[in-house]
Amino acid sequence: MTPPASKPVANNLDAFFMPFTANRQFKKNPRMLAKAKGVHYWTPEGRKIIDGTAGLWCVNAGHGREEIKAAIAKQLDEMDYAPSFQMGHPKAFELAARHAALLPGDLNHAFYCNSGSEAVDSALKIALAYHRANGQGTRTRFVGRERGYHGVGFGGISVGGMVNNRKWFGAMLPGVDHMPHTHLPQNAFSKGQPEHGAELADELERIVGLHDASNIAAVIVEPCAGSTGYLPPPKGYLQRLRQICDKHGILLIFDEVITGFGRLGTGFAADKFGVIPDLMTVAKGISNATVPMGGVFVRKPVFDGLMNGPEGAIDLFHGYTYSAHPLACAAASAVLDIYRDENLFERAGELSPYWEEGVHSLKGLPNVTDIRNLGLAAGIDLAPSGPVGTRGYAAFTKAFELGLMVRQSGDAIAMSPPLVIEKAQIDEIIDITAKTIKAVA
Ligand code: PXG
Ligand code: PLP
Repeated sequence: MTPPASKPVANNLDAFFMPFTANRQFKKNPRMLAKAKGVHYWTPEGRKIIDGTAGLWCVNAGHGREEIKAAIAKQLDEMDYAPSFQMGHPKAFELAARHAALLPGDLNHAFYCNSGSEAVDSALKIALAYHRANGQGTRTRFVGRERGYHGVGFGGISVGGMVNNRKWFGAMLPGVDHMPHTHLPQNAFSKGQPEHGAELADELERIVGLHDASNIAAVIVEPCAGSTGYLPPPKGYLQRLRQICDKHGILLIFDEVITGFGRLGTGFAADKFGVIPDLMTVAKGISNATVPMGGVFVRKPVFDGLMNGPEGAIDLFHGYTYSAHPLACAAASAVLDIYRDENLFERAGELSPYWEEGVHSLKGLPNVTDIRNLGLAAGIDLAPSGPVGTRGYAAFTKAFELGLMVRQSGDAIAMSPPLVIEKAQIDEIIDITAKTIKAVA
């Protein structure tokens, strides 16, 4: 048998089964990225692209950070890998203590995994185990929300509400209900949090009325829905969800995979809205996307509730080979230093009025039907030009051609630049977006 070539064969794009991609279309006309630094990517031909999306909402401190690289290299020299099952390594404990100190309220225990999807599955399992350990094993149902994105595990798609991510995959978790999404026409072109829709949280009361609270384990929501095109929560909505959960003993899970680590101008959406969830899922910005990492932050009563068994019994039969991987822990700790030393969360908050003004200046351009923003992120809806996603895809490819990376979700485009972005670079993003919108009219 001929061994595989030792170097990649130029132009052979066939073997890589690309995720969430139109493989055949892409391979006819590929969009390649070969280098990244600061807020820019470069294509293999050397074309410079401004990163309007921090990669996939994850490179919050900008690309190519030397401090993170040095921390990872040092860790690799010291110890490449160590298991975390009945063993430990110092960097995991150190990181968890730092996260606990940073998180609001008593969210002071950290479970680690390798992605947002794993974080969501872990959080759902922690919720179930907690109730069972506390004599409430009938609490097995979950409540998610339409248009929610919670990753791609079976747990995540079950509580998620993106139809394309669900309809192909038949079997899902039984016992899931969905609250309505919060995208209301009367909120179009809201700056920051929209005024209308707090009462949509009362749908949780309806679901409790249907199943009884004694059967419901947890509610999971993104504080700002990201993937679906960026939907900040109506004023008062999250507070109301918290109240209803408290009333009925239902755990509240915030999926902060996108909002966590500074996107809203605070450490977490929980800080921004003054609402502390019982469990919080994170990923992306936790390691600035250098080494894959996710996590679940757990409030003290939930953690304590799982520590009631015999001391020698395993508390949670769940974990990953790479839970608290030493390279990820080293990276995540270096990232925290950067966030602290450069005040990046505050910086995002200070830039957000300028960002808001920039994105809302696109109102009035052809086919723009809504613009939403909060923190350093925004969603822009374009009127469909045919089958769903046609104009959105045209905008995405046009922007790339003009030197800007945006995200497409149906006919919406979403943007979330690195938190190190400069005002002049925001101007550039807005300028290219305007040209793009005109070009796809
Ligand atoms: N929860 C939320 C809220 C997310 O945004 C996940 C879970 C899953 O994380 P992983 O690491 O398993 O991908 C996410 C991820 C987009 C886009 O286009 C968004 C995500 C991932 C890829 C693309 O908006 N969010
Ligand atoms: N901000 C971030 C991102 C941090 O990681 C920390 C601590 O780790 C702090 C703020 C608090 O910094 P200090 O302990 O120096 O007050």
